[in-house]
Amino acid sequence: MTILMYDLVGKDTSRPFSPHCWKTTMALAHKGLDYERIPTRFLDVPVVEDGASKTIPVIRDGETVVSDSFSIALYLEKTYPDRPSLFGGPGGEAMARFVERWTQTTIHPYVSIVAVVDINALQDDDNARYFRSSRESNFKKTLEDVTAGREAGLAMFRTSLTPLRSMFSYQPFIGGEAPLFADYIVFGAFQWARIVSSYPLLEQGDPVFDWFERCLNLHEGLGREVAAA
Ligand SMILES: N[C@@H](CCC(=O)N[C@@H](CS)C(=O)NCC(=O)O)C(=O)O
Repeated sequence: MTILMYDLVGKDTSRPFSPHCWKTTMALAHKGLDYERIPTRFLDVPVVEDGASKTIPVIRDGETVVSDSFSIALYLEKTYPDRPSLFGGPGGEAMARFVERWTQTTIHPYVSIVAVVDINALQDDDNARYFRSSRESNFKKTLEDVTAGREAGLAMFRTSLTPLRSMFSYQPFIGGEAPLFADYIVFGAFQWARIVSSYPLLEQGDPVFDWFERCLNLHEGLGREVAAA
């Protein structure tokens, strides 16, 4: 049965851009499951599956509706144990949570600073109004003032990736010789940046850049189906 996946888009429904939705897309592909992406704008999120969640991704698998990218990965792992594993066992599940928290607290805040103006520009008028007012109330600044800080933060952001960069001298993926959900968590953040903004977060020659390219090649180049901004 085809799994429905509510996927965040702006005006252009062929350019899903959410980091969390990309984690789920990659997890579904990793498991080799049939899925259909349902393009969903910010203002549609509250009515997805009768208000199942305040955020997407949300999936429907038959009678089961699951929200939150990490919970969805755990659900897929439990429901489809004969498909390739997303975690490599309980220890891998626990460590993926660390990777999720690290990504959320280290990479996401800087990508937000880089990209909020670009993300706003991808929305239609109603969604842009919603996005601007919700994000400006979180940041307590205009979107333009938020993004004005991106140059000043770039060197420190790249330095903050040192643990990840250093790990790639031992192994090609966070999961080891092959990717696991932990890779898709970090991938989602860089894919979000790649799709919404042309700002060069990573330099060519950086092992993190090379790993991201390897991730873009996975599952028959799934990540490359959406061109870079
Ligand atoms: N912890 C959630 C976070 C999901 C999330 O924040 N989704 C954003 C899109 S990237 C969303 O749906 N936002 C709705 C809104 O801002 O109104 C997950 O991992 O799925």
